[in-house]
Amino acid sequence: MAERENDGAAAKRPKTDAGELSSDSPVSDFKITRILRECAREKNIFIHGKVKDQDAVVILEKAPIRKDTLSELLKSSQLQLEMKNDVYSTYQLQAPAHLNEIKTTVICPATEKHVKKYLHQEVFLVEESGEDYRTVTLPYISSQSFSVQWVHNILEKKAEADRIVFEDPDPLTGFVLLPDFKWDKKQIQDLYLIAIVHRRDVKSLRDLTSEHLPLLTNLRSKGEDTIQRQYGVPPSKLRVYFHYQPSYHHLHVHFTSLEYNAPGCGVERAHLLSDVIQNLQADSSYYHNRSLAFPLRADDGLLLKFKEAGKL
Ligand code: G7M
Repeated sequence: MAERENDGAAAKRPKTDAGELSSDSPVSDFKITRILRECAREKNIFIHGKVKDQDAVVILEKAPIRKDTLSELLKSSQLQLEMKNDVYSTYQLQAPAHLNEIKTTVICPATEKHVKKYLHQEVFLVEESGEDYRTVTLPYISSQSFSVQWVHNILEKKAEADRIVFEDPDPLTGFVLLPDFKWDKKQIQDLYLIAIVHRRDVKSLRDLTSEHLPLLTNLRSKGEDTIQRQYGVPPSKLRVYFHYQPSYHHLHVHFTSLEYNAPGCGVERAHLLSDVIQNLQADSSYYHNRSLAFPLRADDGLLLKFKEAGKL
């Protein structure tokens, strides 16, 4: 099979109902249990509740104001005066519905782990040696980690097939590139794509050795080329990195706009792909042996394991 790039020829791909108005809204039946987290600055709220009898998490986030719809927004909205004083006045602008969207993510049924993931919690930095990984972390993530069914669905074209931007089908060095579900694709400022590798035997950064260099260099060059061509964003405007620890243990790489302060892009969690490549070129066992620091939330079972092992 040859590499392919999504050219918008939707007819060739499985039909999904993306883009259509949802007639069966999972949020109209949603019964709120509690607010897990909210942020006025980021204009989002994370809610735990029930849809029918199932636990669900709903994330609501106001979409950024788009430059390309500014004139329409100013022309077609109604203004309600709040106050006027000298040269200063403030208004409530009532925009037409299609210019006033709220990005909505629904996780249903949600596990306790999903609920915990979004609950605001105190965090602690853990320093994990290669030995700690093998004796503490690996046994824990093997028994506890999030299901990667959604990843397999993408690789097998059972979900999000029409969102794939690029695919290299090679079983060893290939990957699928598609928008992360945090990105609504409406504006480039918060561009966010993920590249998911076809190989299923690499859980995270920890498993990488120089054997994986062809995969990593292929992923970097084809991922960057595709993003430059499809979105006009050059490599110098991209932050390309792994999370350690990731939430999902199937190797994937984050491609975000450098201007976007993406959640999890701080030094305690993100590892630049270019650094990873250079470290592996210098030492094939780099990520097997060295200590890696990462944040864990107070209620994370892995934190408890580190405490029990006397590592914290
Ligand atoms: O922390 P970690 O490196 O495991 O990040 C996983 C990334 O996958 C996050 O940026 C999520 O927003 C993204 N993601 C998670 N899920 C469940 C999905 C999904 O179903 N589809 C897509 N496109 N991205 C997802």
